[in-house]
Amino acid sequence: SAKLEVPEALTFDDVLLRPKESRVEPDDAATETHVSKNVSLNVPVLSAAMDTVTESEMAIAMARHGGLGVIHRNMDVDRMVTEIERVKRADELIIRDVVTADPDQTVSEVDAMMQREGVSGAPVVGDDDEVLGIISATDIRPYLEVGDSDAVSEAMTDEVITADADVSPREALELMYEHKIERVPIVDDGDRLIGLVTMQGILQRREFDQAARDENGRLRCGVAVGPFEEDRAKAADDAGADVIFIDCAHAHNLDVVDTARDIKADVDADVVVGNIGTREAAEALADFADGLKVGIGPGSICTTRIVSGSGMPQLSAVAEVADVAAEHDVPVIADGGIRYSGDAIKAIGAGADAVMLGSYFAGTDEAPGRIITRNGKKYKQYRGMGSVGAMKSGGGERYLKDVEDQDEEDYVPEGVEAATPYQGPVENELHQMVGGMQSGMGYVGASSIPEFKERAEFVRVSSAGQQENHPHDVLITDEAPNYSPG
Ligand code: RVP
Repeated sequence: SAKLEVPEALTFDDVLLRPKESRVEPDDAATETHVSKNVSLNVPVLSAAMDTVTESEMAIAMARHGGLGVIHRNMDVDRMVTEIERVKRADELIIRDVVTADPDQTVSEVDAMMQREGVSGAPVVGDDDEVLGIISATDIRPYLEVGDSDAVSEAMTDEVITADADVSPREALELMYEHKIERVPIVDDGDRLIGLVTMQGILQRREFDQAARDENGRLRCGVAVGPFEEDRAKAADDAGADVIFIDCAHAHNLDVVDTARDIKADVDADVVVGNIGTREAAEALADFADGLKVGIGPGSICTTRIVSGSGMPQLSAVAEVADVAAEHDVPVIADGGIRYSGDAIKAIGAGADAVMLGSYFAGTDEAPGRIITRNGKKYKQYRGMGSVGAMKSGGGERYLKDVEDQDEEDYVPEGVEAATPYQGPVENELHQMVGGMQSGMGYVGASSIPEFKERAEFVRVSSAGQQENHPHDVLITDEAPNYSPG
């Protein structure tokens, strides 16, 4: 019957990138990309919006190293706002929570305070936060030697060099150099203190030269909202999220398409909509979405395909969506099923602009899951957002399931609760991921992501070929940092 004359769809293991003539050294392959229309990244990797993967700690680490963390939505709106603010403040040029001194304090009191707070200087402020002076450990030392009782107002420097809030790192450094100072208070029109820029802070920021930053120099932050959570989206936007991800297991649901469109009209942040897996879904969304996220069932903890019998092998899904997205200039994110760097670069070869990873990062220090020990080996908890555990804490809506008034036994989950080997800092994992992707760019002879997308061609692999791909006929004696047999 025609019903079963069906097209074939492929996934990562079905293909390999065809090696091509190249002069590109992997280290020179540029990984800059777009995750959404207005947000570009130096590293094409996102951490998944899952409650065992991304909260502020992961999002800060991802953004510092050039990627993007997407904070999950299994938390109330207030907590989400705090998590976003933590990311936005992490590497801010201007410190907003400034330790200040009072002109009437004694130098020994201020000395004790600075030690307690771990700072080596403090602006001295009067009523209404007016900046009266600045005092540092060096100012205090001679006073402490001579006697204890002197007031801060005696010891402080009262000709303070200040700047206003739109000072650039370069300008702040120039001020510091010219006046031989290490900190510049930031003041408003009325000379009231609103923040502080420190030399140490500027130098620290330089360490992360790949970091994903917004136009004010703050780290970028993504956040997931449920398909019908317009209020949460608004709150995320107000808190400064750069990209809002409408997080749904089936975003081709027309009610989801409609609300996504409304949310897009209501916020300043970019809006990425997903997940989808077909060209028709891409057509329904591409005229308003700032990005499309692809993945129906490929996730390591996902049982959607088994439970519902539906899904799309991931590489074909990415390629279909990417064809439509390219016509609208909308970036595409491949989400789920990526185990190795080779999978990630294949996803980009099929047309994605960036990849999203769950299990790959779930074992790292920055992921929120708890550490479990089995037979002397360490693991971290990792669970699907459609698992019973995650739905109990509020994740059901992603699966368009209203579980609020249901008993646990009535849940129909689409994910499992699991564990993944403990990995250490996420920085190392990300380094292996990106290095492997650059290696793939080298084999194809592409020096940038757009060029790679153009040049990439695939060959089909048989099951014998798949066996040949992995290490075979040997006993692996030492663990490689970027390979473990599936
Ligand atoms: P993986 O990287 O293969 O672990 O997949 C992570 C992705 O799986 C997530 O970004 C999300 O799209 C999807 N997911 C999350 N929860 C579930 C589920 O419970 N089925 N699936």
